[in-house]
Amino acid sequence: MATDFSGNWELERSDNFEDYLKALNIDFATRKIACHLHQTKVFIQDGDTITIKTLSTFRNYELTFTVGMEMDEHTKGLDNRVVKSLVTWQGDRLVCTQKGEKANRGWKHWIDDGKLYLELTCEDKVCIQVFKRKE
Ligand code: YOG
Repeated sequence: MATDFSGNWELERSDNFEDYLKALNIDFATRKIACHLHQTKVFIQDGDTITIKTLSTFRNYELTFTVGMEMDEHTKGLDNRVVKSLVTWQGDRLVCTQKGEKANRGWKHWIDDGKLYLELTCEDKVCIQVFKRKE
């Protein structure tokens, strides 16, 4: 059975987030703000149709997709690019490839020991974020 990510999660720690932002050409001032943000992830999961909300006091981002169906994703308010995104299950992990201007771009989500993990990749940069469940 697929992993159930449903619920609210708050960011506990980030490794290498700034290098990931640099790889996306995010400017200095925005990087400084982004690196200090308290991020919350909200997962709404209905079978293979999933909504992920990334919330913060600075900006919000929302993505709805069906696993296995490629879509156009506009990363509005983030790096403002358009990519072809495809999310698939790789075992217990939810894996997204974002084909476009930036090579080797994508993300992976999984749960380990009750924590939500997010690996964000762009070119040769890999950021890991860890979230804990919000009561
Ligand atoms: O999530 O791809 O969960 O969509 C951070 C990457 C910072 C804005 C969020 C706003 C942002 C400036 C990952 C942060 C990189 C930085 C709160 C979003 C670009 C610009 C929105 C993401 C996936 C996986 C689902």
